[in-house]
Amino acid sequence: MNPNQMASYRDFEIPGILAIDDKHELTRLKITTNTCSAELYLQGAHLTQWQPQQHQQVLFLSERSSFIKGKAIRGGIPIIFPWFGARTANTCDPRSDGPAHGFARTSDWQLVSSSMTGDHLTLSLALNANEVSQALGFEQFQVNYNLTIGSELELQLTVKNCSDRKLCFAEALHTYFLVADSEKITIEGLAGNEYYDKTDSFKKKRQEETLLTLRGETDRPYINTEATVVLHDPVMKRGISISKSHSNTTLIWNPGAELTAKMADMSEDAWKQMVCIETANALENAIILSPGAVHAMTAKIEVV
Ligand code: TA6
Repeated sequence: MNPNQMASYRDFEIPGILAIDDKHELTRLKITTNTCSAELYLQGAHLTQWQPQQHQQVLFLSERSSFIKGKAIRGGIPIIFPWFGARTANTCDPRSDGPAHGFARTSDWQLVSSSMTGDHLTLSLALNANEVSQALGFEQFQVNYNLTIGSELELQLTVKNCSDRKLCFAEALHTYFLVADSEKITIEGLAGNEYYDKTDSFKKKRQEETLLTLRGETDRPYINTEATVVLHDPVMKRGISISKSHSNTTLIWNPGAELTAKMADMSEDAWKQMVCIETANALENAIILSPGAVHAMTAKIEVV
């Protein structure tokens, strides 16, 4: 970060609570309040740590993650926008080029405001069209990300269509949770829901079990569900509740041993320490916004 940029960030710092510095190539916000500690990178508006007081770290962050420009951090909460996975043509966008999971997670976001309300730090970040998005055909949109960070974590992702044509997009808060042993956790809240099994030729299935347990690679977008999901970790002796609004897709992902071995930014046994539970709108739940329209998706994460 050059000295001018650093000087402009100084206005957002809050003594004893919010400090802004560089880590490797990226600008980092370090947060310490009475109720939690956290870290966020402006690249991707990527929250990488959140630890409420009296609890262990909630988010998984790969020890092999790189913190370099243009490469997504592995862990924390990457923001996926405006497509999920590989880009595919849809009713308002014929193109299928571009990086996996869109450009938001590798773009530089602007810090718009920072303030304390009671024990909570509120941050507001924005992503507007940039050179990369324009080259990919996304010229007129605005994404805002508001985070309320304290003993609970509240996230709101708002997308505005600033163009005079329809805007079709998918989105996800691709949250990596830290667990003691991914084969010992259970996930509550998805019973009876339909999902696509990406490990079985994308077949549409329905979850019969009340509680989901993970065995091997698991990659499932559950569609048409707004339900709260609870991650039970008997070894860490904690539950994590993920409630949400205006999100109809929940994704569960764990790469398992084989896929993890092929991932340069994960250590060999990292799949045991994480599970992604993602608040999203993807596949048939993707959003179509009329010109001028706004869509806001929220997620609330609590240790219970
Ligand atoms: O949300 C699940 C998923 O789409 C998986 O299919 C998967 O490979 C993963 O996200 C991670 O993607 P990434 O591009 O970050 O390696």
